[in-house]
Amino acid sequence: MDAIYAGLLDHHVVFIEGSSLGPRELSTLGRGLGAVVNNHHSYVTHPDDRDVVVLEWGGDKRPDAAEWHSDMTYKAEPPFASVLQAVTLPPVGGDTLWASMFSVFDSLPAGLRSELGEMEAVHDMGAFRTPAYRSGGNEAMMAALDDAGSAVHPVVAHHPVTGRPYLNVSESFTRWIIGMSAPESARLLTMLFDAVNRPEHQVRLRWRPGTIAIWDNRGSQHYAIDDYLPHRRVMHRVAVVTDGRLEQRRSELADADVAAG
Ligand SMILES: O=C(O)CCC(=O)C(=O)O
Repeated sequence: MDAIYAGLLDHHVVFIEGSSLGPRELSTLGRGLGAVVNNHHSYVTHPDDRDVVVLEWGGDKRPDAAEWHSDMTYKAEPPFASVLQAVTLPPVGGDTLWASMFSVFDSLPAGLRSELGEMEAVHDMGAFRTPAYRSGGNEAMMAALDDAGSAVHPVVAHHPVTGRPYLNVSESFTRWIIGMSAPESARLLTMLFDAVNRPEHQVRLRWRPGTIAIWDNRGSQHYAIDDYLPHRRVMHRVAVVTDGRLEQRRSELADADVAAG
């Protein structure tokens, strides 16, 4: 787990081939990195382990992750890492891409980087509204919005371990730059979202059954290509809320401060 953690800090996403873990083993793997969340406001969880979300698409059920995003940034404290395993794959397609938001940030002009450093943006659940609305109209949508919440984050965040700056807005969840008018905010965000699309910031994974991808949400975004319908694709995901190693280090530092008086 230490080697995986070191890999996450260096590369933001780590792939493990030939695994095939059951749901309990997958959540144990997640817990090796930190505390895991159980339950999700929109996805079903696995009957054998509620810490495992089942992402199942196919037929008329259109995948919802063909948009650049970092997981659940509408939370004040989004998950630190995600663990995803391929269970059933379509005969072709269904690749996932990750983008380094450090690399995207570094590619922006220096003046823009410094202006963005002063800005904050509102994140919310975005298109997760749709299934809620379709299932129960306004009332269900309001309940889902309430459950998921929304949060303001800096447009430029710093990785809490490496200190490296990264661009912290996504087309899925970032709605608004605080203090700007609607057209101003939309123009700036569109320009930033476009920057993520350059292939030099990206890596693309062609899944095999049992492949596991683990990514650090702090500085990466991902995009699951929806090119395989009507075939079926099933994935198991565990969201790791806290970085256990960082928490441990912080608590040791706090203890050392107390001991030093
Ligand atoms: O299915 C995938 O490849 C990625 C799913 C996804 O976007 C997520 O777990 O947030």
